[in-house]
Amino acid sequence: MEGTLTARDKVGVQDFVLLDAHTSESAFMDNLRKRFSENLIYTYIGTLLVSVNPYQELGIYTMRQMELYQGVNFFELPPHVYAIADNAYRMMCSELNNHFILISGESGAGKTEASKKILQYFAVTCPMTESLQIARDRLLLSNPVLEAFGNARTPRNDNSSRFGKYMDIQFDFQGVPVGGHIISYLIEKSRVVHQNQGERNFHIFYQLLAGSEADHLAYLGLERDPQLYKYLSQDHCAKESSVNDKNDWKTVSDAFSVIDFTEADLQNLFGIIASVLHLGNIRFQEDDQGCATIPDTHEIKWIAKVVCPLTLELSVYARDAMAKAVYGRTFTWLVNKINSSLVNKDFTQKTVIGLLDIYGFEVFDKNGFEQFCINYCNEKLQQLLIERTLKAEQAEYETEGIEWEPIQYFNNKIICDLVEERHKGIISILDEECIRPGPATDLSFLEKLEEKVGKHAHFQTRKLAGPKGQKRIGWMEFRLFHYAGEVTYCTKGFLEKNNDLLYRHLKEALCGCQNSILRECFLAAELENHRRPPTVGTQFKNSLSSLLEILISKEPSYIRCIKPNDRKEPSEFDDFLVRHQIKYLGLMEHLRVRRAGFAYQRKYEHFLQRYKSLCPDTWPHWPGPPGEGVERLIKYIGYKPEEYKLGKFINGFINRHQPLSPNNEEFLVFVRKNYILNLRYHIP
Ligand code: AD9
Ligand code: MG
Repeated sequence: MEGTLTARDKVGVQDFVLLDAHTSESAFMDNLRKRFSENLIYTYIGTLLVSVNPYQELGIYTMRQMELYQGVNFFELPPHVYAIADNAYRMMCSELNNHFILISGESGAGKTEASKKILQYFAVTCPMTESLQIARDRLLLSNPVLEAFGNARTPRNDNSSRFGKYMDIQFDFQGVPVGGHIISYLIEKSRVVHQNQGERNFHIFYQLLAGSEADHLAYLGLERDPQLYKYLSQDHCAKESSVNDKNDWKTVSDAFSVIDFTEADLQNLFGIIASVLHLGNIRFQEDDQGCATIPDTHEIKWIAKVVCPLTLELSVYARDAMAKAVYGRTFTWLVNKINSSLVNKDFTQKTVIGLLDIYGFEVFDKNGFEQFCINYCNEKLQQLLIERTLKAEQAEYETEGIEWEPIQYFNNKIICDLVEERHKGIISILDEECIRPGPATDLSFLEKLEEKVGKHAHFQTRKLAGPKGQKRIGWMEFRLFHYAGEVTYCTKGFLEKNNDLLYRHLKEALCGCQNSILRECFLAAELENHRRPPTVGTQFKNSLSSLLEILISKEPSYIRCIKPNDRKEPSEFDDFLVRHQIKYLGLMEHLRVRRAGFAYQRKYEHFLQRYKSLCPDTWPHWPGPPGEGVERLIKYIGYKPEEYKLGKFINGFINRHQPLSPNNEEFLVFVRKNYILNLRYHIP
């Protein structure tokens, strides 16, 4: 009848698996769009959660909602980030194993928000003792502090994470959150000294100026107006930001008092933040010998002495290098300090749920070394996801002897290799240029790239025309065809940023500094060590490889975040943009595997035990081998051959799937998801 819509027509299905058998990308899009227009931002693909950023408060994160999702079977309630959190938590409690929740998606897609919601969910719903409340509060409050120092406005996101964060939430054997640990990855410290159009420096600078008491600012020698500071006034957008610096300052200051920071710590910490601002305001003038002098020593009195016979250019370089080093190491100090307040030595037997929230894939008008690292990190996580979902699941059917039509997918390993392969990859080539004697430049690096990886299918250099021939890639540029799209990188600054060297005399000055945080950050031993530290690229590569090791040992849950439009607008669903994300996230492939696959698997015995009452032959006992009982039972219920498969029963077979019930049996009867859902409803 015209004019009447069924619920399904209106709000779509809550699990893509329930769409018609040969789901096309358009049907997938329709479902996502329908749900988004009804403010239903979450949809499952089996147990994977797809989340579309609503860019508005939806009232779906209330206490009431949290209570609703607690301990409830996964598919019984509408999809929610709380269901993912709860499911991981229940599994951890019943199996006593470690889990992680991988949140991925491009910049601005909603990863950080999702990770905060999950943390809040645990903080509110997990059992709690009075003595452990402080541990819970510290876990929660570490967030605003790290965001203040590690997030900033970019054209993609007003609160963009400029560092990667992996956080373990530790639980005791009763499922009480007792502590935590954070690992941070490569903070984008170049932002301290330079921001592109439309960007800001890290939030903390603006928060300090906007929110701090007047006498505190006077003590630090600062004025309230950010425009007075060179490091804060390049963007011309300080006022347009949706971020409220004054309120955020209050949140951050309150958080500091809970996470164990002393007055002295704070004094030292903000002394550093202030001196970075003063440092940025140092101006140099050239004297007769071409050496830099400092005409106005006003700023100098607020920071350490900087006197040395450098040229103007080198002086600016040295000043900025110092600011970056100071900020970068202070950030690391901050993470360590937070960790020492999160550690709980009273509990040795702990299981963890890890939350991974990294900087999302990003493409700007100008992309440099930072974007190269960020996008490489996203490639690695995509690789992990492929390995553990698309690839592992298909391999499992093969091992079990289950008939299976392989589903093709794009494996981005080829791009990971292009970046990281030893001796051959881009990072190795960059390192070689950084250490080789003789004049190496960003241009010679580009030439080396051309020579060594120029023919790679996912690589191009400046010789080629841009999209549709409109724009030629300028010199000093190379282009990578990432899994998520092509990005043109300008090699300018690659060598310097990868080397990340600090003049020795500046290091000396910092090692001898009064500020106790800086003394911890710049140890005198470093001056005696004449070995070259690993480059930034190599350090990052190594830290990502340790991260993957951490993740591989744990049970995964996945959240794939999608950004609905590029304008941060609520209710705007940009088809082109969303379709592109669905493609590169591999969601269609994931759906195909999920649909063709057998989402639920149980050991014969367990399956029989649970469903034997459905068939007179198996009820109350089946006397023969369990496998035969299962076969009898399934035939009696009337399952068609394509609806189930019986596995080979390989010993040591590990169930990698989410169980239907919280009591986690292993599965060896493979049943397609739609049907087992039906089956559940038939259980007497
Ligand atoms: V980046 O890679 O760090 O640049 P994220 O982390 O993916 O990025 P973020 O979580 O920071 O994005 O989300 C961007 C903005 O979208 C937030 O500041 C919110 O304003 C908005 N957002 C995201 N998720 C939600 C949500 N579930 N509800 C309401 C949201 N608003
Ligand atoms: Mg983020």
